Amino acid sequence: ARTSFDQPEVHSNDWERAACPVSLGSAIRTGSVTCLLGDIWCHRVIGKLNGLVNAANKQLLGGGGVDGAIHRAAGPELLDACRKVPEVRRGVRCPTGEARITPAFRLPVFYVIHTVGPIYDEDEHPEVSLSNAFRNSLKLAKENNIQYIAFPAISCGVYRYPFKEASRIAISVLKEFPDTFKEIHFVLFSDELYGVWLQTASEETG
Ligand code: AR6
Repeated sequence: ARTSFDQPEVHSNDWERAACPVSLGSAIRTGSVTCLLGDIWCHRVIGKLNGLVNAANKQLLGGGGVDGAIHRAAGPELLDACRKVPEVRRGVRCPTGEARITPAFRLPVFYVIHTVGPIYDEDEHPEVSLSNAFRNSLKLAKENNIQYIAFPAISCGVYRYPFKEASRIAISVLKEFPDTFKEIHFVLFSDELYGVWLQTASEETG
């Protein structure tokens, strides 16, 4: 089921003008996965059918962390597009573990896939919810023919998921999608997170 909106045009000049606060640091490929240290909204694969994943909340109306950074960089059109996502119940556009897709507007990718990870201390089965968040994001990417996809460390910020466990879940879900994507990137925001993710990726895929 492809979504009905037209693929937005990417204006690379807009992108060139945007100042990137954190330059993308190291990028290491291990198996089918590339880990990058940096800021996800600075991430792009020009001219390819691509998307990035947002660690959103159930309301889907923006927030702090990576969600705030993505909304700021995408522009107000992204918030308008999120508002148009139908509520499944009052105030909830995307339940925990599910995913929704919108265009990416001023970001240098075509699509944003919004997913909601678990709040680690409040979720009864955080490992199930987190794997669903990764799985449903990848399913939606596949349905929309996205071949290059970048993830942040979903739930590893204010939702306080332990890094090592989260990285193991992320990498194991990827293995459910063999030969589906040309590239899968994890864009990690801190040295610590980057170190943990890279270690797991090399243990599991290397
Ligand atoms: N690029 C890449 N990663 C980032 C960036 C960035 N610009 N900024 C933060 N991170 P979080 P969550 C990392 O808190 O835990 C929002 O308010 C961050 O260091 O953004 O899933 C939403 O609206 C961490 O490793 O997301 C929700 O309310 C990872 O991204 C709530 O936070 C995720 O941290 C979701 O919490």
